[in-house]
Formats: sequence, C-alpha cells, structure tokens
Amino acid sequence: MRVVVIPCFNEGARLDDRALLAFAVDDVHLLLVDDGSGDDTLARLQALAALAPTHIEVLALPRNQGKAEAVRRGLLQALEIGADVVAYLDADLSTPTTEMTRLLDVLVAQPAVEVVLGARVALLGRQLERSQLRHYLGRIFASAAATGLGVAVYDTQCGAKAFRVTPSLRRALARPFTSRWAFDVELLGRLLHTVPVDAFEEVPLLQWRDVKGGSLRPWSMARAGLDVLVIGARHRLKLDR
Ligand SMILES: Nc1nc2c(ncn2[C@@H]2O[C@H](COP(=O)(O)OP(=O)(O)OP(=O)(O)O)[C@@H](O)[C@H]2O)c(=O)[nH]1
Ligand SMILES: [Mg+2]
Repeated sequence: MRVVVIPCFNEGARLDDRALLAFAVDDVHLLLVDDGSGDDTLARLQALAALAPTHIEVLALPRNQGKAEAVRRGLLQALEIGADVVAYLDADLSTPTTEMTRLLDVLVAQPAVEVVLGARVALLGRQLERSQLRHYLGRIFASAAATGLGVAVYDTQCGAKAFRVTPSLRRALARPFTSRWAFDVELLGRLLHTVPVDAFEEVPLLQWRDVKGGSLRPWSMARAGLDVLVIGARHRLKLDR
C-alpha cells in the first residue's frame, strides 16, 4: 500500500476535492492531516474521506504545529497502517497528482531506490511556473542545503517526496524536527547517515506551478534560511543522528 500524506493548514479555499478523489484509487491511499486549521478545512477533509472511506483517512491535530510536525505525524500514522511506500505532497497541488504518481512509480521500477525527490528544474518542454524571486531564493537555499549535507541535491524544498518504508525511515521520523520549514533538509540529513547516497533519486518534474494563497511569510523564509545553516553544521558534526 502507498500512502500519500497531505498536510493541510487553512486550505479550505485551495482544496481540489475532485483531483484528490481521482488520485485516491487502487493502492494509493491519502492521509489528510488537518494541522489545527481555523477555517473549514477539517470539515472539508472529513467530507472528502466520507466519499472514499476505503482510500482516504483524516488525521486531525488539535492545534497548529507547523508543516514539519504535520508531515511527521502523518508519515508515522502511515507506517502504523502498514504502508510500504509513503510520500508527502503539498495540499495546493503545486506538484500535480500525476507527477506524484510518477515519483511513486520510481520506487516500484527501481528496487534499489529508497528516497525520491521531486525537483523543480525549468527545462524547455516542461511546464514550470515559478516566480523569478522564489526561484533564485530557492537556488540559494538548496545550494546551502547541498553544502551542509555534503551531497549534490538540487531541490530540497519541493513539496513532493516519496520514501520506501525501511528501518532507516522509521528512525529518521522518530523524533520531531527542530525546524518548522527546513525540515525536508533535516529529514534528508537523518536518512543520509544510514541510506547510501545512490539510493536517493531526484526526479525533474514535468509540471509544477506556484499556487497563490499559501501562508509562508517572508519571516518564515528567512528563518528557514538560518535553519538550513544550523542543520548543515549539525549534520557535519553528526549531531543529528
Ligand atoms: N503555511 C503553513 N502551511 C502548513 C502548516 N501546516 C501544514 N501546512 C501545509 O504545508 C503545505 C505548504 O504550505 P504553503 O503555504 O503552500 O507553502 P509554500 O508553497 O511554500 O508557500 P506559498 O507560496 O505561500 O504557497 C500546505 O499543504 C499547507 O497546508 C502551517 O502551520 N503553516
Ligand atoms: Mg504552496
């Protein structure tokens, strides 16, 4: 079973019920995590789960804890219900579900791969719609992350990642992340202590778009930038095991 965790915080206006329902078929299950939203997100998620009770489950966190903890709690629950592949995906579907499917399929097609990361690389023939400013900020962030982790990762912040369920993954999720927004880097760092670098695969996305209405503020971005430096230093000193 493949379980895709979708963290949702005040997503009432952005949720695409139809796309999510169409995605939750066959062995793809959705675990929708309400991160203590103040709007109608939880009711919307519950209504969606009622339409496909065998394929969609809701985890309601009683108060807002941030994307890092919402994803971690979702992934832990996915492990508990017996998933052999888990993933996470942003609720705004900036990465469309068809692209998430492609990431999941890599784990089926390539048994040696354990971690699949969506990478936003603008190439001719691909549909990548991203503001210039965000692109360049993202490049600086990813370069800092790659230096800190000591591996040539191109895009750490794409909200679409998939993992084979292994003891290494369980261990990497056992403790809360220290960073609210740079947690993807923290997770990769924890995994890199035991998973060989060739078991990581970045997959350039064919489609990705900036979806307005998110709540990531400039202050959070600056904080994430600071966090990535600390995470890199801790990783090199092996303090993040
Ligand atoms: N902002 C925010 N998002 C959260 C939180 N908890 C879970 N999320 C989810 O994390 C995902 C990414 O959030 P976004 O606000 O879209 O962040 P972003 O795409 O980096 O930034 P935007 O360009 O503003 O959309 C979404 O699925 C959110 O619902 C939280 O506490 N704050
Ligand atoms: Mg977004």
